[in-house]
Amino acid sequence: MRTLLSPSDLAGLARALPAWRVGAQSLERELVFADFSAAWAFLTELALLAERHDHHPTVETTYNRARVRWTTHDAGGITALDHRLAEATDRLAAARGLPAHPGAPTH
Ligand code: H2B
Repeated sequence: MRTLLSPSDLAGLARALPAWRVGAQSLERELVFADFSAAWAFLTELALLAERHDHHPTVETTYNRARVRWTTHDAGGITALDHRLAEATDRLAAARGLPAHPGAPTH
C-alpha cells in the first residue's frame, strides 16, 4: 500500500482519475465550492477521512477553492494509498454535488 507505483501504474491512474493531475510526486485536484463555509465543511470531512486512514493530504485553500494533493511522504511519491484516498476524495466531492471532473455537469 505504501510502496511507490510504477510508471505504467501511474499512466493507468491518469485514466482512472480524470479530475486529478498525476505529477511525478503527487496527485492533485482543485475543487471549487459555493462559498467559504462549503469549502471548510468539505475539508473537515476530508480531515476526518485522513485520520481514519492515517494518511494526510496537503491542502491549500483560499475562500471557496481548495487544492488537495496526495503523496506518501514515507515512500517519497505516489502509492496505492494515494490512489485510494484520491478516489475517496472524489466520493466526498460527489456527495456534495461537485462535478466528477472539470467540465462535467453537476447533476
Ligand atoms: N500522510 C502522508 N500523506 N504520507 C505519509 O507517509 C504519512 C501520512 N505517514 N500520515 C504517516 C502519517 C506516518 O507518519 C504515521 C507514523 O503513520
